[in-house]
Amino acid sequence: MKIAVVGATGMVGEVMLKVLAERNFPVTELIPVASEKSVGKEVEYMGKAYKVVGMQTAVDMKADIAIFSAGGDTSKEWAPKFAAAGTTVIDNSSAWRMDPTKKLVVPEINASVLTKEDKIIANPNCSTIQLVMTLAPLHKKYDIKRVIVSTYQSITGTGVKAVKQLENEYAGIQGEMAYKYPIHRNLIPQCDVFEDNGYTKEEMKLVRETQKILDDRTIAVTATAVRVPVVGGHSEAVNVEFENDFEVNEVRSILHHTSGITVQDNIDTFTFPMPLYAEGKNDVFVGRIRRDESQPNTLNMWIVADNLRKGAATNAVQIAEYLVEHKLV
Ligand code: 2RA
Repeated sequence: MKIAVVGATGMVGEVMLKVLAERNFPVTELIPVASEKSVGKEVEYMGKAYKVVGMQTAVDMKADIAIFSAGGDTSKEWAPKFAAAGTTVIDNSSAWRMDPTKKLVVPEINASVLTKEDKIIANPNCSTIQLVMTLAPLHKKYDIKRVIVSTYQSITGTGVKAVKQLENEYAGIQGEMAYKYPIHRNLIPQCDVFEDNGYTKEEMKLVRETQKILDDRTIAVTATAVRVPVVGGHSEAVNVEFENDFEVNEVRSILHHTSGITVQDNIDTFTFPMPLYAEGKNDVFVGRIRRDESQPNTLNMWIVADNLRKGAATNAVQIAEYLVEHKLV
């Protein structure tokens, strides 16, 4: 497979190359792509150096699959050009996610919606992926009525600039700010810009993308997304009300038997998911599974995942694997 990685020099792009190599994806030719300022730089893949090329050069090279992680504007402009050249695009930005003609895919949940005709496929937002990975099997069993989610999002979701800001603040250096406020010894209840309804784009992604992926607009979702001075991954406190009652042990068993989920849930041994231990791993980790005693048919749980992996690169590579396995490219 001729694979283009668009945004190859960014944080997600670098993880993308690692995941492709780790999973022995059948790459016959790698095309690292980035903006003009990075053209000519080299990236390493499987011990070999590859020169970064520009967008139009990459389009003309007619890759089989192009995995984008280069921001919404770049995706909006260039994904159709790659698709017109016959390349199947898997896009990590929010550009195409809510487009009714585009599929929004978490392979363990809804890869079966994909067809040969899908030339631009949207990768969901990181905080949505880890949420729906956990909700999907429970929805099937107990029928979800409402979800309340509070996120504690890693600064790596913002990018290198935010990681640098935290390092500077830690060292007492006044450097470039990725956020309006300090993030060291602080939490910022704003991820992305505010919409007219008083929620941030990040919070509305959790609402809209969850309903699209689970294919059920009757599911009520409300979210609060918070930025925290953590690098290993995103954490989420989730409260789920079902139409039907459940047994907590059965919930644990369902999640334990769901591909891509690791249950870490034993308060006697202080076992629960934490970003420090989720970093670098591809699973979604679930713990603190307990009944909400304040109302019937309602569950609380704690979900953690590496936002650069299952939240972005790994999910995208899994979509690519599905396309190859089912001869859709
Ligand atoms: C964030 N999910 O964490 C967004 C984009 N990666 O900022």
